[in-house]
Amino acid sequence: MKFLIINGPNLNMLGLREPDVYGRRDYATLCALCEAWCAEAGVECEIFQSNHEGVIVDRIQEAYGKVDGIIINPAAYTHTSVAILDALKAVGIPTVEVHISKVSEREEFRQVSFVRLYAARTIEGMGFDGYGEAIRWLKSYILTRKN
Ligand code: CA2
Repeated sequence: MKFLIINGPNLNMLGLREPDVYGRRDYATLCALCEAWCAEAGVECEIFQSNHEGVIVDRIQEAYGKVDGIIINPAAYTHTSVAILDALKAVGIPTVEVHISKVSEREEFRQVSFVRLYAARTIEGMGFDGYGEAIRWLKSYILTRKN
């Protein structure tokens, strides 16, 4: 089983500011944790980060027929991007949306998510651990659907 983990704009800057919201750990640490969680789950993974909406759309399209699951933190594009929602719908790959912070309890504009309209599950407010939960949950979701 292969997962694509996609991180949107500014997540590469984690750890530099707003430690009360996103924690003190940096993006390299998040990637290392995701790799370890995927290895533990016996899932192959590729991690991708971009600050550009169209580049994220291109990467989702490239995943068609090549990956079994997508875990995506679209960051600010969560709240604006119909293009990312449409790309996920177009490829039809099972997807989990992850947010480090509890977006449902933050500013009103962060409570809107276009990606949630497609995602099989949204995980928020668990910090980096939310990605681990997403990896384990998505693996069993895909296996259950196959049987
Ligand atoms: O909670 C999340 O994971 C978010 O997707 C993170 C995004 C934010 O726009 C979403 O509303 C919620 C922000 C990503 C990184 O933001 C930084 C801010 C300051 C310093 C470093 C990164």
